[in-house]
Amino acid sequence: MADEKLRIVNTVCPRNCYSGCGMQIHLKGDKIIKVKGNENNPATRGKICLKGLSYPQMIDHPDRLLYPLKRTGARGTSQFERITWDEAMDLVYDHFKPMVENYGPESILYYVGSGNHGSIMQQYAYGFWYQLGGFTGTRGNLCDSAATEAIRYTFGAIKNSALTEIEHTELIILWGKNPSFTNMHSMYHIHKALEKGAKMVTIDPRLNESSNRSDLHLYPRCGTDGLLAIGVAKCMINKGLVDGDFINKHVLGYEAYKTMLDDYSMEEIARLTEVSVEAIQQLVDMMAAVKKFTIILGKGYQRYSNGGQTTRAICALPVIAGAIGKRGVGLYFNDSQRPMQKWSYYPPKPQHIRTTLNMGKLAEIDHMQEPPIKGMWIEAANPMTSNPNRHKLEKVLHGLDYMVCAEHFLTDTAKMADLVLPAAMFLEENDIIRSYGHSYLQLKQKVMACPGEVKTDKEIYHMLGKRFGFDMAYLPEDDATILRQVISASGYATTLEEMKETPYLFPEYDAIAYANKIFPTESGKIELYAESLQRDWGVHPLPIYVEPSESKYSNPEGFKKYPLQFMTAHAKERINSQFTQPDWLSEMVEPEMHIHTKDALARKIRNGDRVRVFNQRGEIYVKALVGEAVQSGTVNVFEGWYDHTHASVNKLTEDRATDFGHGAAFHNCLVEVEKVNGP
Ligand SMILES: Nc1nc2c(c(=O)[nH]1)N[C@H]1C(S)=C(S)[C@@H](COP(=O)(O)OP(=O)(O)OC[C@H]3O[C@@H](n4cnc5c(=O)[nH]c(N)nc54)[C@H](O)[C@@H]3O)O[C@H]1N2
Ligand SMILES: Nc1nc2c(c(=O)[nH]1)N[C@H]1C(S)=C(S)[C@@H](COP(=O)(O)OP(=O)(O)OC[C@H]3O[C@@H](n4cnc5c(=O)[nH]c(N)nc54)[C@H](O)[C@@H]3O)O[C@H]1N2
Ligand SMILES: [Mo]
Repeated sequence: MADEKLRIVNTVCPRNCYSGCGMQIHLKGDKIIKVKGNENNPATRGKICLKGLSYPQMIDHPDRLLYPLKRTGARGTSQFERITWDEAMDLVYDHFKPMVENYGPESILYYVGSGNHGSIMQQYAYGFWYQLGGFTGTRGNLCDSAATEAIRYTFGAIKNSALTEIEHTELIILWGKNPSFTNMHSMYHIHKALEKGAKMVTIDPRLNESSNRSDLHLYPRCGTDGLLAIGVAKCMINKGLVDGDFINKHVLGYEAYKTMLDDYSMEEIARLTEVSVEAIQQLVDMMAAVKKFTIILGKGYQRYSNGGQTTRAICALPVIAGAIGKRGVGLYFNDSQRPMQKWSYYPPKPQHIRTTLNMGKLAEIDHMQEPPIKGMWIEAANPMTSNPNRHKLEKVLHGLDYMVCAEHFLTDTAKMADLVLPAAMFLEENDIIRSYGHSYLQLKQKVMACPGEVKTDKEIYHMLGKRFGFDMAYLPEDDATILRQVISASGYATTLEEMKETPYLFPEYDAIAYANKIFPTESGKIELYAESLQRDWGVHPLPIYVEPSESKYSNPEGFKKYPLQFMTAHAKERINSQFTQPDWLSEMVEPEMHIHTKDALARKIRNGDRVRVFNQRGEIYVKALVGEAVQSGTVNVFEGWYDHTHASVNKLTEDRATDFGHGAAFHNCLVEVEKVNGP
């Protein structure tokens, strides 16, 4: 080993995260010596998080799946036996083929989650599914589809300015986002702005981990941010913080919007949001005191039944102030300024593709008819942990005839499968990664061979295509050929060789989003009044406020029994349910719940007590952290815990869709908490 040559390979982390960090892997033979950030990515600047540093522990973890497994005991009891890949392919064929013949291809649900943000190799799946004749897929997502759709209907596109532009602002409004956990590279630019004298306001029912340098913190009642934004807009207009010229040229529906604002009194807004009129006024005074303000939007505020309209209401604020398309102002959400990627290997698209199932309402496969869902293929997803209403989902999954899961570990979901296929991890495959916190495209280079009998998802589909006798031209084996073809077909002005060294930013990238004032909505203007929204989604064309479901006002009966609002923010040491294995990370934390001193006292709960958090859907057990870290009436447990920790938060959440965008309203959830002694 000592005389083995050191190899250094550039690659990129493919997790579902804003960052998409450029990485450098140092190896001797197939052994990783060091993992570090790659300075060639201007957005991530050579900095990676503790999760990235822990990859070697994930890759070599003793729990890693190394062989195909076939279920031998009752579903969900973790009884499996090792089988060969040939046997595994026969099992898929023997179960899926009759389903297609007897019920049609839509009787199989192809469920693909966000576990791997590779943009190319996942397309490979369709070479198989299209040739199968179709499938049932999902629509919307668990993540941000309410906000994404809202922004699209408002501005016509999803654009951010470059992160470096944050440094030019004078006021940062951090709204329902916790970047020190979820998007640490943006914190660098936030801090630079603060060092230059910018002020910061945080809007979050929690004293979140990014807010300690805030000059003002507003704690809205959960899910009332849309109403809060209406209050802010009223005060802005009162104070003359309006750019008439910008509105005339670029905004549709300002007059109707202004009239709508009159429907809400400041007193009512303060009562319902639980943010005082003075605090709202203070925010607007800060906006008026500076010329440039920037709103940095996360996703926490839109995980509610009104998440779409809430996003539209917040978007209206920079719009009426004309704070769009200029240096130091604007709205950050997701950056997806890049041309469409063109994949050249699609077989003809079959008729039988059904996508009427919301990803966040997976248990509804139970109701699907003509044909019913009989089989399920799951890849890069852990719905038993990450999807809402776990108990309901579990029951439905028990009813499936056959379930296949391609995974790295025996997750809560893989445990439910009939067949578990060991899938490659990121250093074991090639791909191109698009993140949503910056617009650089990066090459994920294969760095090492798969351990055991592990296969990439692409290889799995290749074997499967062969077993089904499909045309293999749609499932080419050579990665380099595929990558070159996609780069050239998509019109990227780069080459595979160049991408090995440098991330690619397409030449038309706007460092200042909307500097050209082109808004590709139906009217060509920013739509405060969006008729198309009413037409397509049946919701009000203006960003009106609708009380979130399962709150003290919308469900007073439920509130009597379960008087605490349950939030489930994203954790520092995980990406959703990933990274639970490495010791470096798992030793850092245990399941905890923040509860306000007042609410704890009323329940005789002391700091460090073990508590049961429960409602009509389920229960979890966590350690109470008593203090002022959350607003009274609200508790928070970070999401992503596996069931064996007793803290699988989605046992409590309802599978409810957002107002539009087919998003998941995880945070509309009432619970009660009591002190316990076990388990
Ligand atoms: N370390 C880490 N990084 C991640 C992830 C991870 O799991 N871990 N996940 C990635 C993914 S998939 C996503 S979608 C993003 C999520 O990135 P973020 O949006 O930053 O994360 P969240 O924790 O969902 O929500 C942010 C904040 O919203 C607050 N919030 C909850 N309800 C409300 C409300 O009603 N109003 C307001 N104003 N705030 C509210 C929460 O308290 C939380 O602090 O992060 C990505 N990056
Ligand atoms: N209560 C609550 N629940 C939430 C949220 C919340 O805020 N609150 N946030 C939601 C959000 S924003 C999101 S994005 C979803 C995420 O939910 P999911 O998309 O289901 O993501 P994960 O839970 O990370 O599970 C991904 C799984 O994919 C596996 N995997 C990773 N890479 C690969 C690969 O290359 N191939 C294969 N076959 N498998 C792979 C991992 O091992 C992991 O088990 O969770 C949501 N769940
Ligand atoms: Mo997400």
